[in-house]
Amino acid sequence: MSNSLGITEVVLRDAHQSLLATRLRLEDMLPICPKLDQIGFWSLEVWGGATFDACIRYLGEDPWERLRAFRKALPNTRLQMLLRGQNLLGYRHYADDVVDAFVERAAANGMDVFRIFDALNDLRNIEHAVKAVIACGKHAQGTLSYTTSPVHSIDTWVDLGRRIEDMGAHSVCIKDMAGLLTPHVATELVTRLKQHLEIPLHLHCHATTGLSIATLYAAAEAGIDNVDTAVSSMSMTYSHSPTETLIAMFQGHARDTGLDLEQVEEIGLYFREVRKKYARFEGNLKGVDSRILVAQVPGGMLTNMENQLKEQNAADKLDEVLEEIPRVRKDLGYIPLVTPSSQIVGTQAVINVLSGERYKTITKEVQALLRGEYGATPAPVNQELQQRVLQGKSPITCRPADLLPPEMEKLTEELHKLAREHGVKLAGNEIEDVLIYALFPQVGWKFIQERGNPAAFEPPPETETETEKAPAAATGDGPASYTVTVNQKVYHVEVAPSGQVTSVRPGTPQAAAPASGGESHAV
Ligand code: PYR
Repeated sequence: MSNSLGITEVVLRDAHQSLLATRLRLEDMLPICPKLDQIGFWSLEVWGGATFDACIRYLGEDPWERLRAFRKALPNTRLQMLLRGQNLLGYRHYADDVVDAFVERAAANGMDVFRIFDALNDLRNIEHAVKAVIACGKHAQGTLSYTTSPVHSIDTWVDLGRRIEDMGAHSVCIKDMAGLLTPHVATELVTRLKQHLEIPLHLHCHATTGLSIATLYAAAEAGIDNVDTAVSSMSMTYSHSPTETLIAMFQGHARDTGLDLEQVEEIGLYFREVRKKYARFEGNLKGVDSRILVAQVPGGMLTNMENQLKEQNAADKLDEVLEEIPRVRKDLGYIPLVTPSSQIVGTQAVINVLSGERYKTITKEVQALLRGEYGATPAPVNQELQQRVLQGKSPITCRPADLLPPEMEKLTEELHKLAREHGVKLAGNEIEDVLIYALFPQVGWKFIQERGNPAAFEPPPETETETEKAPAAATGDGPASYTVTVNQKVYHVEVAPSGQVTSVRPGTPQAAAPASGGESHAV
């Protein structure tokens, strides 16, 4: 049996979600797919998380078409997605029939591996999705949303891991979204989980704190089966450890990945150029954010809070908010911080600080959490706060989705009615449109109406500074030719080896650029 370390390459999903506010467009991913497909990655994470939302909200891309395009372009590699358990790719719990339909469509369109997590680690919230994936004959990966707190210990993770295995999942992922897992804890965690689980173990560590490369190394030595990495030019800071570094680190080691470093480097070079186009979506982080080691929050949450505070002219309050987060988290039963709990805790902490009085205003989401509507928290919530919200009623203790009646029929009728009233034609496979509408009723409906009209969405990334070397000029010592876009006009420029410009000719634009600017929020 091979002992090589398996690699899940995340450049097509988590890396650009973490670095470029999920804005990478299909047209910038497809050209490199043939190379990605040859590498021999255990899987390629290509879909899910915030990509579905970003496609319909900002890019005007049909997410189902994106998945089909990946399937076609990557025939030899497992495609992987991140699924937010009963929240699917949205922010609330959906009825079981929506989960079934969503998983069926994703599987039918080519998804192989479903990484399924719940922000609270309430496994009742992932159970239905795990079963739906198994029913489609695909790989169901259950997830431990890793966090540290007085109520979380190695025993907690072993217990959760065993329950995921008992559910019938094919593998377990340790999801370290804030990059808090230290190498020596990883050694203990992986060793203990491997002792108790039969199914393979995967590790997902963000690089934000600078711990990730050492942690992946320790986990590999302790027997982890697979790890997530991102190709070098899309690695580190908010993203993941570099694929090439991991390959080099294990060459000649018992866990050699068996992957070809030079082939992967070509992919790194490709994304080095592509990334330049998306410069306006980059965060400010250089190197490591040591505040995260202290505040224990995921990097994306920190940037969102910085933005919220800036919008309120209160950027100077960040330190107070960072101190408030652990208090709010304790009051909410030490929940892990990951979508959507990171936004819920972060927003309440900002409100507590800005209003000058803790819980003067309690957000709708925190109220729902205190009523049990997101599921069971790892520890009891603050009783006084809960009583204030419940006003004599009882909290929910069942699986929240048990209270949701089937939704698909109603949603289908609603969408048909809207489409009739507005004379809008639905997609060939109508269920896919119903699912877009189910997850994002307003943004989804707008997308369905405007599909095929790029002017209704964010313009393509800036091309002013983009310089493309023509293939003919890639070798030899003759003049190099470039295509340069200046103020949306395209020019072909030839430059002699001396650096002197020898010819400038007008050219044809590559893509129409709608006039107006767009938002650049992280999602
Ligand atoms: C997401 O839910 O989008 C994450 O990346 C965790």
